[in-house]
Amino acid sequence: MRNKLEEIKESSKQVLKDIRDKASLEAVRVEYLGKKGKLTDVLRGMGQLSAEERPIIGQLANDVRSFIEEEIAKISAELEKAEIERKLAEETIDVTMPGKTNKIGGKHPITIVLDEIKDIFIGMGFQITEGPEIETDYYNFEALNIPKDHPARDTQDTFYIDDNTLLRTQTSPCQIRTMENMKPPIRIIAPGRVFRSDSPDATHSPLFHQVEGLVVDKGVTMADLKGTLEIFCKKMYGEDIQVRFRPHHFPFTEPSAEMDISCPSCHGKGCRVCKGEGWIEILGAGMVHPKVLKICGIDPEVYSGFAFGLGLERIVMRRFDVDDIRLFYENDLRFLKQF
Ligand code: 2NL
Repeated sequence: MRNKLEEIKESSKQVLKDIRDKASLEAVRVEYLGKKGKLTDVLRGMGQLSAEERPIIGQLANDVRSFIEEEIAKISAELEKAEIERKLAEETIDVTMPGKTNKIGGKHPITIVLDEIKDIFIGMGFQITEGPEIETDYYNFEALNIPKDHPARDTQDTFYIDDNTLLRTQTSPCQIRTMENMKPPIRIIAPGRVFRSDSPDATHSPLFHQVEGLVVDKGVTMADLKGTLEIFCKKMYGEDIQVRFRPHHFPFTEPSAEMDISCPSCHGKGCRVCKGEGWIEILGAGMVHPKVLKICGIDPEVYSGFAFGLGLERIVMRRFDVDDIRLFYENDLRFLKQF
């Protein structure tokens, strides 16, 4: 038995030498120390030993068990350590690697110019208002003194949803709602999308953007209109810009005018940008029609106001030399990245 125990000790040494993973280590433990293992096998024969031999062999068997247990514990610790080191090596962060960058978006050219316009008017004490893009006939036409037979009502120009519901063709409905809800003094601009049933080409789009403005107070005159819009143009295009007003007609203003600025490209000499005119049309404006004030519950005997409207796209196209309005809505990154 003594020999058998020595043999077990020696063979366990040999086997443990080649162990490289925890599963095989456990298999070896079961093989040697388990209930049906090699050591237990030998100990079963203890009954045949004499009383003197029994404690000696028992002691030896215990020593062999302890030896194997210690060896297994040692190897287990080594494997554990190797595993941790392997994981750490795997998770090492190379701080010299270039970071992953997110592509940064930019403002749409229309937003760039709209933000400038808003800033200028906010600086003059205006508030920004917004309203629904789907409107009623009343807010888009009726309240603006646009009679039933006016060409602007023609289905050619307006997208109708039903007899009474449509996509707004201007942002004026927004101003009508403000006048209904707010007591003068009123100083607002209403930017937003508007819709007209045009076939798209280089200068027309069924969706485009407008900025309208409205001032209502006691004693507002045409001089306020001219002064405000001249300051706006000088802030927008530079102090050396000239402005002029030409008589015009809108159903919702009386009197009405269109405003031109001297061509910022040629300073009025005539060039490609102004088509040789020296002047560029910028906006339409006028004194709010007394009928419109009255419809909104504002007494035209007490209050007066001026209003204006401009098409954003045309201004943006000139600013950035864009020759096709459709480029604004296609979201082609090659176009958008240039701003
Ligand atoms: C243009 C002309 C204009 C207005 C818009 C307006 C709004 C109300 C009352 C009176 Cl609530 N007027 N808006 C006035 C004059 C001109 O726009 O050519 N836009 C592109």
